[in-house]
Amino acid sequence: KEQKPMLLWFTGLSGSGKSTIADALERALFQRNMHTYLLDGDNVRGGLNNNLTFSPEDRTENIRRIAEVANLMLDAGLIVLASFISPYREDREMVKRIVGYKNFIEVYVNTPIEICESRDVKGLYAKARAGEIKNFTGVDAPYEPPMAADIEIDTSQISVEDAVSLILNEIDDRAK
Ligand code: GGZ
Repeated sequence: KEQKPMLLWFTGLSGSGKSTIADALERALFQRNMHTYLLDGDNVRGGLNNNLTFSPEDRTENIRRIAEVANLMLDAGLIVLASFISPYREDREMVKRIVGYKNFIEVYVNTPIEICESRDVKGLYAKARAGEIKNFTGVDAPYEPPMAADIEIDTSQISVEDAVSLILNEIDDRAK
């Protein structure tokens, strides 16, 4: 059976668990012999977008380029997973427009900021609170939550495995 190209867009705060879920989902899709590509800060902001900052304008440009790259990958028939804070509602709308609305699944990783901050894997919240990093999302830069995400996940309430199951169910529904 042929796979249907889809874009799974993970949005949420730093430390919310977007990439952890996207990684686990990619492994589950691989088990099902699906062809995937995971776009995230590590492989995009380090290369294609290494000239972009975290200003509002540059975040928009970051998301625009990612959407265009994802669109090429959809043309190639891939299941694309994209894990970016993407804090602006308008930018996430732009993504849908670029990929043509179809087979776009928005996953809002809605973990409370207190939890994200307590994890502080990279120590960035501490730096942001200390004023060493400016324009940090959730501290001194905005996050506009989705109003109608396809899936909403609070990683302080459900396990990574359960989150993956929810998303797999949605993918199966869309593939019908
Ligand atoms: C937010 C920042 C910032 C600022 C560096 N604000 O937890 P991380 O480290 O690994 O993920 C965050 C990543 C966010 O990049 P995105 O491309 O997803 O952002 S956006 O969609 O808004 O363009 C964080 C790190 O970069 N980081 N400075 N000021 N996150």
